[in-house]
Amino acid sequence: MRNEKVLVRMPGKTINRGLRIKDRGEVDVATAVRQHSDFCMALCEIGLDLAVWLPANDAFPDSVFVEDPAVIIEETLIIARLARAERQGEETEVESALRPYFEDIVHIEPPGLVEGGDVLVTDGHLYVGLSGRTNLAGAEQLARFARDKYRYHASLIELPDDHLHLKGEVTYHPDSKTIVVAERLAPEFRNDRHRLIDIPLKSDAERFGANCISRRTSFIVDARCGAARTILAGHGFSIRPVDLDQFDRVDGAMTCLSKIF
Ligand code: CIR
Repeated sequence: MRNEKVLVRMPGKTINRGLRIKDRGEVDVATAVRQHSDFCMALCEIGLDLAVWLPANDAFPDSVFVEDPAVIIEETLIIARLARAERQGEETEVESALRPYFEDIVHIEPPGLVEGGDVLVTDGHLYVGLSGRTNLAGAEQLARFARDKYRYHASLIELPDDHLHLKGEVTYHPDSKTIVVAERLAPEFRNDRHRLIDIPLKSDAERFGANCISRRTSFIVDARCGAARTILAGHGFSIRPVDLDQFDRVDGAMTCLSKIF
């Protein structure tokens, strides 16, 4: 059964050296560790199976963001090619940890670059953000693979420069066939296959409001994202807030902290 298990990695002592687009303050390691534990607790509370738990790796300050080194499409594990030298190598341990769960493993090849945070996989359709981290060659490799192996369609979405990864502003929730998306990106996702819930991002603190994780009717939502909490509760979902502001300081949204497989 897919989409029930999760891989996470502990934040390391070097997380404050993580990459960031703009300065949002220093990361306090002890608080980050506490927030990460609460996030893991929330994953268990909504019924996900914390199957793989990797210890911290201080050689890679951003390695807590396990969403980026891989993409999963149905039964295939696709190992990404990370754009930034500081993160290249993170994929090795993620691949070893996930290898037992997949018979089919493929790799993005040069000159392709893909980061998992840019790839939204829905039922039968792939949305790939073209960003500073994912290039056209990488997006096309992924789209071709998904089409040839699984008959998926793909949409490529050009992202503005201030936007690290596509999924910061959009997530897919397979159990409820729902796409939760920031208002400004909503037109890209209107279709008749999914319910679309758009979230106004009113302030910088709420920028990851559409980035949430769910199972069945339970949603984990960033505690600071009041609009997202209210709107999702209004659709009848139960809300489990988590505080993740330390990860936001190094541009990490909630989904970046897990690989659901
Ligand atoms: C980076 O810039 O690569 C990290 N500091 C943040 C990665 C966040 N990952 C994600 O959005 N999927």
